[in-house]
Parts: sequence; C-alpha cells; structure tokens
Amino acid sequence: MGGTATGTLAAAVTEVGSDGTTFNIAVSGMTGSGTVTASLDASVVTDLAGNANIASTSTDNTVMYDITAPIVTVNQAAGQSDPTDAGPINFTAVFSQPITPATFTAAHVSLTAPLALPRPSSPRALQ
Ligand SMILES: [Ca+2]
Ligand SMILES: [Ca+2]
Repeated sequence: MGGTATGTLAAAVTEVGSDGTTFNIAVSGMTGSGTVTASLDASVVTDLAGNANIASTSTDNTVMYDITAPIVTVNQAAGQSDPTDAGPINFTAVFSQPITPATFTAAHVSLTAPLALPRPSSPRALQ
C-alpha cells in the first residue's frame, strides 16, 4: 500500500467467491486526505503448486481519499466598477478545489442589499 493519505493504513483481505482467484482488499486507517494505492509485491503468495506470484500490475489502483472541505472566496469581479449605477453587479467565486457544479445554484448565494439611500434631493430623508 502506498499513496499520500496520512494515517496508519491497514488492509483487510477477504476472498470474493470461492475459486481462489479474486479477493477484496479493504484499506482503512486514513486520517488525512490523499491518494491510496494498493499493490502486491512479487513472491508474497503462492499458487496451489507452490509457485510464487509475480508483482501486481494495474490499470488504476489509486483512489483519492478526500475529507478536505473546499474553501471559497467571493470578491467583486475583475472589471466590476465600484461604485456603480448599473446592474448586474458581478462577483467571482473561486473554490480551492473542483466542486460538483450542480450543487452550486443561485439559491445558495447569500445576498445583502444596502438600505435605500436618500435621494440626492432630500439629504435629510433618514433623519
Ligand atoms: Ca483511480
Ligand atoms: Ca475535498
């Protein structure tokens, strides 16, 4: 086992089926985000005739373990005039890691608008 995930990784091996060919390798013990990779070195198991195995090969034996919350910043967009008398007013949200776009909708944006300011012709309107 290897990868970049922190923690003391431990594997539990259970046979899938009963013909001796297929096994599940369950890795646990991850305490921090990172990749988890599983492989078998050469000569760790033997077949029924006593022949030792060849080292494992893989097309994809790495899984990202991710328990890190995305961080997001929201700022007025580049080029957004401030102050402005025109809408829309544009902001840019930047996430620290890719999010699932479908989870980010307008309903999740908290907006505050200023109290209506007095018209220039009536500066004492709020007094
Ligand atoms: Ca993978
Ligand atoms: Ca994450």
